[in-house]
This record gives sequence, structure tokens and C-alpha cells, in this order.
Amino acid sequence: MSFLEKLDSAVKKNNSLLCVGLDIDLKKIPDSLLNKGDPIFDFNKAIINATKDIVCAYKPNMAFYEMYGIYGIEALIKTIEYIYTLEIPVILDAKRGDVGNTASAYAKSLFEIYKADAITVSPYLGKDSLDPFFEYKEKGIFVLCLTSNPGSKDFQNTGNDDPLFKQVAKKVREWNVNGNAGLVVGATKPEELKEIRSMVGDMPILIPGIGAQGGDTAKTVRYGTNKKGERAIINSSRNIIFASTGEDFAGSARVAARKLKEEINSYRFVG
Ligand code: OMP
Repeated sequence: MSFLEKLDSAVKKNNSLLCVGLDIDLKKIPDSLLNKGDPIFDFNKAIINATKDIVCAYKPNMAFYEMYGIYGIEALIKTIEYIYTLEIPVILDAKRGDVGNTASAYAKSLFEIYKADAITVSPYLGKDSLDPFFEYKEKGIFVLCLTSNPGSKDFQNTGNDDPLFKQVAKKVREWNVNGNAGLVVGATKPEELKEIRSMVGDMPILIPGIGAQGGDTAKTVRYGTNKKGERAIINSSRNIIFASTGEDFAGSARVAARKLKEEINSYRFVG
């Protein structure tokens, strides 16, 4: 099954556009998990079990695993293997971008070693830096278009009538010959999100920045979805997985995820 088929199927099965970001932090894991077994994997597994019927995807950001060295990387691989059994897609947030030869090595690592269904990449080095990823036809490649952080204006909004983020959207649309490209657009930029959706048709858009970063849920859903109320993958990380840092963390994550899923759905088919 391709990434897009897996995504569409999870969206339908769970009636959800919510992606839970698995951005681990050992400082926020309850003591009972820290002192035995495999804390990162055990925490993720509990969060996944508590939310697997509520989400359309999971998005681990590699930085939060790499900071724990080999142990974090092993826990990430185990987490992806576990999610694979549930038929929910994993978007591995790697934000890679390098010259073609190096990009090929990154693609092999992310898709064949980590076994991600989809990844995030940066477009800064141009087409030949993304081709090695696009060649994996069954995988999803989300290209950073307009990010959620304040500094996105430094480069992404420059260019007056034809800002850089629009040029990225146009180019990715053109490069999407295998139908496996997507874009990343921050929930903190709803007006631009509307313009980008109108430019890219049914292309999937990964939208982080809801919750902890203050993105507007109503506008994100209205402007980010396609005409069928789909193809927007709305991510929240900290506000879900650390809804409680106590022993009730998994139950609290479930409550927070369900609340956000329902809020998203309440705006889904409202023009
Ligand atoms: P929370 O702010 O905790 O919900 O986490 C947001 C997640 O989305 C982090 O993993 C970020 O690295 C990621 N992200 C953004 O916050 N803004 C962006 O513009 C793009 C991403 C991303 O590519 O996922």
C-alpha cells in the first residue's frame, strides 16, 4: 500500500485528520516508566495504544530521538515497527536536504532502515536534491513550503508579488510526476495556507503548529483541506503526548487527542 492509500484509509477508518507528533522528552515521562524496561518505546507504545483509533498518522521528529544517541535511535526504529502493525502511516520528520548523492543516502536510510512511510525534506537545494526521495514512488515526501516559526518570514515570505513559499508550491506541483509529493505549511499562517491549497489541488498538506504554537484550528481545517474535507494532516505534539506528565499520561493523551479530533471534524465540512 502506498503512503497516500494508507493515509486515506486511516482518515476514513478513524474519521480523523489528526496526526499525533511523537516528540519524546525523557524529562516529561513518569518515573514509573523511567526505572524499568525501555522508557522511550514503552511511553510511545502507551500513547499509540491510547490514540490508535483517533489519528490518521503519527509524526516522530528525529531530533527528539537523536538527542539520546543510539538508545533513542533504537527506540525510534522499534516505535515505527510497532506502528506498522496498526496500518497507520508514519511521517518521519527528518527535514533533510543535501546534494543528490548524499540525498540518495538519506533516502535509503529513512525509507529502508527506519522504514518511514513518509518524510519531511527541505527544498533549499533544488530539484536534484529531492529527486532521490521522489524516486521512492510508494512513499510520501513532504516539502517545507511555509513553516510555522516567526523566522519563516526571513526567507520564505521574501519576493513581494511572488514570495518564495509560492514558488516552492509551484515547483513541487510541477515536480510531482509520481504523485507522492506533499507540502508542509504551518497552522500559524492560515491566509497563506488558503492560497497554497488553491494552488495544489488534492496534494496532501502536513500542518503543524496547532496547540503549543497557537495555530488557529478553525481556519486550518477550512483552508487546509481539499474539497472533500481531506488531505490536511493536522499535527499536534506536546499538547497531546504531554497532556499529563503523571501516571495518567496515556489516558490524558487520549482525552486531548479525541477533543482535538472532534474540534477539527466540527470545521471539516463547514464551507
Ligand atoms: P508541537 O509544537 O509540540 O505541536 O510540535 C510541532 C512539531 O511539528 C515539531 O516536531 C516541529 O518540528 C514540527 N514542525 C513545526 O512545528 N513547524 C513547521 O513549520 C514544520 C514542522 C514539521 O515539519 O513537522
